[in-house]
Parts: sequence; C-alpha cells; structure tokens
Amino acid sequence: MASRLKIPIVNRIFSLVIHKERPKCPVFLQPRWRSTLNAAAPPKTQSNRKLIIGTAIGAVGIGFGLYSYLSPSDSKQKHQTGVALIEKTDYTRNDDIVDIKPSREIFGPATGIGLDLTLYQYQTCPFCCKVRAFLEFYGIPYKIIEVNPVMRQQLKFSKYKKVPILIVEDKEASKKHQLNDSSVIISILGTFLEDVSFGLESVLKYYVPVAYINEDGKEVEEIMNKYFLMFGDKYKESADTFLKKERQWRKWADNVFVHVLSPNIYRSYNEALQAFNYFSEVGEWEKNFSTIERLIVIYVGATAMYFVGKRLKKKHGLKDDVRESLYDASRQWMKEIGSKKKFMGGDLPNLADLAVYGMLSSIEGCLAFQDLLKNTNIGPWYYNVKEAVANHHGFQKLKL
Ligand SMILES: N[C@@H](CCC(=O)N[C@@H](CS)C(=O)NCC(=O)O)C(=O)O
Repeated sequence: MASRLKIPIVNRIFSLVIHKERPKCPVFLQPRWRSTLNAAAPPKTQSNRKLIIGTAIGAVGIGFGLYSYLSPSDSKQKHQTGVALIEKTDYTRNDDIVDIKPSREIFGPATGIGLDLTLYQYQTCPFCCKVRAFLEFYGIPYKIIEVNPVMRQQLKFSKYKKVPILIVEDKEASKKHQLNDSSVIISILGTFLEDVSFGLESVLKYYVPVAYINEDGKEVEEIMNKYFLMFGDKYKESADTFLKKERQWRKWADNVFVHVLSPNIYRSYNEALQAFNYFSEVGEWEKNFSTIERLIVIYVGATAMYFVGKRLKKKHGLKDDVRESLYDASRQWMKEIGSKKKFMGGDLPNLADLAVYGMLSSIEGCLAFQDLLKNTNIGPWYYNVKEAVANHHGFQKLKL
C-alpha cells in the first residue's frame, strides 16, 4: 500500500516544486468527492485509494495557480501580441452541454428572471467565490456542479477547461449558453439585470469573443469588453466616472489582489498546515477520506504548498513578509472606499465590492485572514458586504 500511496504524492510534489509545474488555482480547491462525482463517486476502497490520494494531492497542487492566466509575463502578453485574426462566424459558446446531476442548489428570491443557471466550480477558487457573491447578492437561484479538480470529468463537454463556467438556460428562447470566465459572467448577467426585458440573446450580442492565433501558434479567444456593462440607450454620462472606477477595481481584483492571497496562506509551514486543516473542514474530508488519507493530504499538501508559495511570492514581487503585501493591497482598497461610504458602490456594494469581497472570502478561515482583520480596517467593510450578500440586498435593485 505504501508504494501505491507514494507514487502520486511524490509525482505531484516533483511537478510542483521541482519541475515548477504551474498550479492552477490561487487558493486551494476543496474536492467534495461525494457531491462532485454524484453517483459515480469512488467508494473508499483500496483500489480507488491511489486515485483519491493522487487526486487530492493534485487538488492541493492546483491551489494557487491561474498565475499562468493572469501573469503579465505569459498569456496576457501573448494575447496582446497576437499575430493573426481568425475569421469566425460561429460565436456560440455552446459546446455540447451535458446534463449532470447538480451537487447542490442555492435558492433566492429572484426567481422571475427567466434564466436557469448552473455554475461549474471549485468551492474555494477565488474566481468562483466572486461569481457566487454576485449571484447571491442579487438573490439569483442557481445550481452548483462541483468539479473534480484533477480528473475534471465534469468539464469534458467544454473546450474551455477553467472554472467558473456558467451554463445559462434562457427559458423563453429554450436555449442554453455557456459563459466562461468570472468577469465575463458577471458583466453579461449585470447587463442583463439592468433591463431583463431586453433579453439575454440581445445582451450576448454585445459580448463577442475575438479569436486569434498567438505567437505560440495557439488559438485564443478573448472578450475585449469583459469588464464593461453595456447600457445601450440607458447609458448616462453622469455615471461615467463611477463606472470607470468600478471597472478599474474589478480588474485590480483579477490582476493584483488575487496574487497576494496564496503566498499569504502558505507563508510558513504552520500556516500552510492550518490552511489545509481549514480546507479539510470546509471540504468535509473527514467524511470523504479515511484518516490516513486525510492526514497524508494535509501534511504532504502543506509541505508542497509551502514551497510553491515561496515561488509565487518571488514571481509576483511581493514583500519579504508577504503579509505586508496583503495589508498594502487591502489598505489601497479601503483608501479607495474612503471613510464616508459604506461600500465603494455607496449604500450598496457595486461589482468591485463584490469582486474583492468574493476573492477574500476564499481565505476566510485562514490565519492570514485573521491577521488582516487585526492589522487593517477592512473588517467592517468585509462583514457589511457579507451581510448584503447573504441577505440578497441586490434584489431590491432589480426591476423585474
Ligand atoms: N480569468 C478566469 C480565471 C479562472 C481560473 O484560472 N480558474 C482556475 C481555478 S481558480 C482554473 O480553473 N484553473 C484550471 C484548472 O484548475 O484546471 C476567471 O476569471 O474565471
């Protein structure tokens, strides 16, 4: 059994630490085996143990990356230096969506929007937390499909292999649309909610992906206006400065704030261990793994992530004590809100409030979060947004 357990663990650590494989999500993913795999969930048998441990360690490794996506040094720049536009006529975002039994369902008062939503996600991925914060703030009901972070069999239908993905079923048009990328999802739904009568089909026309071949010869797609809400006739020039700031801070959440999170939760070995114990708790690992499996995941995962955290700190130019970078970023954000407003959006959170809050909520149970509350004044704002989200305060803004 020892060799069975060792191989995936050692491989995973080698990939992450020695071969510097890019981890895939900035905050550790919490595999919910039972719900994720639904009926196909592997029982805790010896034969599945290797898969479970390997997958769990994979999930551990996955914590933290997307750096590949966000890093100015790689894919983002490649997008900008794209060399050939591809002429495309088919912009449907629908790969062959298959019906999978949802892991769970979230209820809310906004039942009259005519859309049926299914979110493919990892529970502690900051981008997924951001989308959940948005949906819950507006009280939009939705279903969740928890993706197995290593096997990712739930994403088989999709060419886009990241989460979050939102499948939107437009009930009136009897059509399903696949929305990829947290900011694209939020902008499309945000525009739709401005005037539901306009219809989702009309909104989608404003968010057209541009496809091109980048310098590596790879085809990439990007929605250039992904931070913009499209107001059409309802655009008010008086709101322009406000909207500009909202966009700017939404971008900041995706490109700056997210990078300070993981090096902070794995700052020291003890913190990494604490973070893993938190993930174990939120992910109900006690229920889903045997004791030995759970302990291996926690200890090996914490060790691997401790080293990965160091690498990310360097890559993103964080301060020697990474806490300082977390405090700096949070203070920068609080400075923007100022002392006169409850939220950046005024009396209610705007999309930037929801973005920063959502991402921060992914580390809520970690020591870094507690230190952040002690050393900055972000706490009251954070808990105010949390309350507004939990009580669907955005619902009152909807004109249904
Ligand atoms: N720009 C994307 C980034 C999404 C992203 O990088 N998601 C990570 C999880 S945090 C992912 O799915 N990585 C690929 C993987 O886990 O296989 C967004 O805002 O949604």
